[in-house]
Amino acid sequence: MRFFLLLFTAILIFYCTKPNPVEDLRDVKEQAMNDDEAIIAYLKSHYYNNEDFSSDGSNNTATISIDTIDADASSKTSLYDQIFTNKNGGVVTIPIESNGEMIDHKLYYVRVFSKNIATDSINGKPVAPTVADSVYASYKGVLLNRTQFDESSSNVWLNALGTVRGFRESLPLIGRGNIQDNADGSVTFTDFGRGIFIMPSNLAYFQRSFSNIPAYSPLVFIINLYTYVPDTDHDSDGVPSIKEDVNGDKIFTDDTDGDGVFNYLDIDDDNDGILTSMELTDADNNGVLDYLENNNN
Ligand SMILES: [Ca+2]
Ligand SMILES: [Ca+2]
Ligand SMILES: [Ca+2]
Ligand SMILES: [Ca+2]
Repeated sequence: MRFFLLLFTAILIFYCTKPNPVEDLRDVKEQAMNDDEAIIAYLKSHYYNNEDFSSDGSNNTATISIDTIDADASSKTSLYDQIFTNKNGGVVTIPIESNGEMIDHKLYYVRVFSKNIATDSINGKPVAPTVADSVYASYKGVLLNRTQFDESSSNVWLNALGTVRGFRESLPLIGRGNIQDNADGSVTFTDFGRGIFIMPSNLAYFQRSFSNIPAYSPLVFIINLYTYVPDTDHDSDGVPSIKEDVNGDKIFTDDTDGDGVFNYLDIDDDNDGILTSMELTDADNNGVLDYLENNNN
């Protein structure tokens, strides 16, 4: 119960603020280029307090803070150099369709805490959520001018699919922490995933504006990722939400039966009266599971 309560709170943060009226829609490609230019300038003129994070990764308590590189801070390593010189991060290109054209959008990230990333004991890989998994995290959101527009009051469960595209695309880039169960029933997270994510406006709210987010604002999120629900299954139909993206475009509005309920929330995806959970088979061996075709042959 607690899980769902927190989930609801988290969704509120991202969706239930009423947007201001829409201004004339700008060209997506042009805006992506302008945003990228502004982001590059931001990365080159800002740094974070990396010296507060010891190289052996034992410091889990410091807070990530970002500041401008001015005369007093001229020896600081810019976010740009953290990414491209020190390789403590990278850039992910996310294509978004606009007027029949795929427009590249760049999501930049700095991994603040990557030395002792929690690894899967079976194959030694970092354990990280998919873009569809619910995560236990804390975050702060700021504009490029350092105005803070949002902050989680504490650690919260977030429904990744209820967050903006750039936020959920950020989650797989940092792993979860190591989880230690304490004798008193509490849980301690160490070496958890921490990062700074800088995204163009079209991976966030684009033309929509809110009281403290102007339209067409690139956003910066600082995220601490403690743990997540592997194979999160929103509708409990046996199909993990990540696999309810039938066309694989990482947008979860797929709606096989066209009833207005997206597959990841639909317990009968093909509307044939048989629950999806009872149709995880491929009776006619045509490569399409029965829950996705209502003729079941
Ligand atoms: Ca499901
Ligand atoms: Ca899709
Ligand atoms: Ca549906
Ligand atoms: Ca069905």
